[in-house]
Order: sequence, then structure tokens, then C-alpha cells
Amino acid sequence: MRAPDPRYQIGYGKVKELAELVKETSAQKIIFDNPLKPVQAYNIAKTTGIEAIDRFQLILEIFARRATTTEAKLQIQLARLRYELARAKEKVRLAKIGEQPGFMGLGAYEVDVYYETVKRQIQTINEKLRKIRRKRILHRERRTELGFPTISLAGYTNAGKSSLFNALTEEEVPVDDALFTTLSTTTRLVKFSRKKFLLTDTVGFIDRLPLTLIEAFHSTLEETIYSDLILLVVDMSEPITTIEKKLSVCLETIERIEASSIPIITALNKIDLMSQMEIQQKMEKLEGKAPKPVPISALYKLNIDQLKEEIAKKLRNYVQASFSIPLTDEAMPFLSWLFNRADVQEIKYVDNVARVVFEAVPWFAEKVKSHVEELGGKIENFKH
Ligand SMILES: Nc1nc2c(ncn2[C@@H]2O[C@H](COP(=O)(O)OP(=O)(O)OP(=O)(O)O)[C@@H](O)[C@H]2O)c(=O)[nH]1
Ligand SMILES: [Mg+2]
Repeated sequence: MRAPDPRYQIGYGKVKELAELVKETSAQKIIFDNPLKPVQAYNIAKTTGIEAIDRFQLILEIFARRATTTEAKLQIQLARLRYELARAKEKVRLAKIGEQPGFMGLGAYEVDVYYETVKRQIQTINEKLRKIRRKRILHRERRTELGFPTISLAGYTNAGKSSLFNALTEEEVPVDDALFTTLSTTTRLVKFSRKKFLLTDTVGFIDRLPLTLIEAFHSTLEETIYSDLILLVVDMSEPITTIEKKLSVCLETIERIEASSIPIITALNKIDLMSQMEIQQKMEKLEGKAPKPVPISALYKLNIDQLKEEIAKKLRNYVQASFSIPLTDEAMPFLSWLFNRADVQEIKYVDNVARVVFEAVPWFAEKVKSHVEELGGKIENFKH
């Protein structure tokens, strides 16, 4: 075998082969697993006639297509510009030699002008992001005003998170406008096992996510960091070695975003594609590796009830309390506040006194307790 050629990253013979392959398959793009230098991308494009990109650029393209929030879009733009900046000088110089796919339009630029343009764009985006972040902190404070436990779906891309989200939100509870505006677009209030939960869908984890892109996903990962339970979805229909590899990527990511103290339930998904024997064998192999495993099919809704039970069991950390409160002018707004933010199970009005039974996470219940006392009410029952 000949040594790799620094002009192409791979050997020149291989580039020739690649060019043939491009012709045969009418491929539109070549993707390299290793980072490509601009000069390498340029030379490969020149020989093969199509654009060559590396793994980082591919991930950027995928993320760009999937970004839904303004913040995520800006962060991806920022990551792309930073990537460009590091390569700006070389790219413009190469583009002047001759137009190539991926270098289009750059030829007209002077190196310094292009460099400064990219730098200015980066500054503008950073400024916009700072403003959004300030808003998000306010948003989060409002979000944590809620007494419902939150569950976030996590898992490798394509594992079936959104399908499970749909299966679990069949019993969606309508929320009023005030609450609705505090929830992110991928969060729903759901009810099962006689309890209400906030459920959030998230983007998929992938292996070797470039560090600069971790930042790009900060706003999404944040939902995971602040949840009371992580529902980790795994595609069980894949070969066991793939399952194990992806599972460890997921657990590592959870650790990296400092969410490892949050309890995890693993939903072993897509069992409809497997025999009973295969399910059993794979489950044995995953023993001790997948926290609290429950085999399910999100698509065909198999074993979803058992999964719900496990979730409710894990989220035991729930307070049921009752109180009575005199119906003063201040009591009414307090009661409607509570109604929107916790699971109010009963309200009875007797002789100008309201008697309320509700459930909430412990810190929220404590907060309610002190409000009740301030308003001249009395806590009657408070049990974990
Ligand atoms: N056979 C089978 N297919 C499933 C099941 N759950 C999900 N799928 C399929 O798997 C694919 C991915 O499902 P999604 O729910 O979009 O996966 P995801 O984890 O949300 O993917 P990303 O959002 O891209 O990370 C889709 O084609 C689903 O129809 C299942 O239980 N059985
Ligand atoms: Mg999804």
C-alpha cells in the first residue's frame, strides 16, 4: 500500500478510484470520517468533480436541517462560521486558483476582507445569542415554578424517542394559555398511573459529537439536565455490539452534561421486530449495563403500560397534601395559580372555606404550604 498523500489525505490512486466511483454512481458528495484540510477538499473536488466534506461538516448540515429554535439555528451558524474562520485564508487563496464545488463564489474575495466579514458575522451572532440566553434564564425560572415532575426522553438518534413521545402523549392533558407559554414546543403535560407529568422529547445523541456542537445543543440538553427522570430509548433490533456501543455513548453524554444523578429508565424499543428468544438473549447481555430496562414497542404500543408503571414507581418522590383556606380576595388568585402548576385532585367549598387536595414534587409542596399559612389557611395532611 502506498502512503497517504498530504494533498488528498488518501493516496492518489485512491482518489482516482474515487473519481471512477463518482462517475458510476452519480454520487453528489464525498464524506470523510477524518477532518479534511481545505487544500485536501479542494484537490479532491478538482479530481472527482464533486464536493468533499468531513464528518464535522456533515453533522453541521444535519443539525442545520433539524434546528427548530432561533437559538439552535444561531448556534449552528456560529459553529459553521468558526469552522470557516479557521480555514478562511487558505480557502480564499485556493478559490482564486479556480472555482471548485464548495469553494464557489469565494474567488472574488480578498483574503483580509473575507476574514473580516466572517469575524463580524461571528460578533453579530454572539450578541444575538447573549440576548436569547438572558431571556432563557427567565424562562427557566418560570418553568421551575411548576409542581409536576418532568421526564425527558433521551437516546441515540433514530432509537424511537419521538415515537415513544407520541405513544405516551395519547393521554395529553390540555393546559391553559398561561402555562402553555412557559412550556417548550416539545413538552406536553400527560397523565398516567393517576399522576400528571411533563414529558419532553429531545434530539438524538450521536457518537463523537464535536465539542463546539455540544454548545450548540446546550439549550436542548438543558431540558434533560433539569428533569426528574430520564427515559433512555434504545433500538433493540440492532446487533448487540451496536446496541452496547450506542448505549455507552448515551450514558457518557448524560454524564458529560452532568445529568448522571438523575434516575434513568431504559426503554428497550422495537421488540416487535424480534423473537421472544432474541429479546431475552439481548436483555441478558445488557444486564447491569442498561439501567431499569423495560422492553417495549413504541410503534405498536407493546408493554407501554408496564413502562408507565415503572415511571410512576421511580417518581415516588411525590407529596400528597390537603389544606383548607378561608376564601378571601387573596385566596382566589392563589387557588388558580395552584391549579395551573400542580395536580389539584379535589376542591370543595364549604362555608367560605376551600378544602383542597393536591399532589406535587416535594419542594413545590413546601412552597404551597408556606403560601397557605401566609393566607391564614391550614395544612391538614402532608405525606410523602
Ligand atoms: N418497528 C418499529 N419501528 C419503530 C419503533 N419505534 C420507532 N420506530 C421507527 O424508527 C424510526 C425512528 O423513530 P423516531 O421516533 O423518529 O426516532 P427518534 O429517536 O425520535 O429519532 P431522532 O429524533 O432522529 O433522534 C422511525 O422510522 C420509526 O417508525 C418500534 O417500536 N418498532
Ligand atoms: Mg425524534
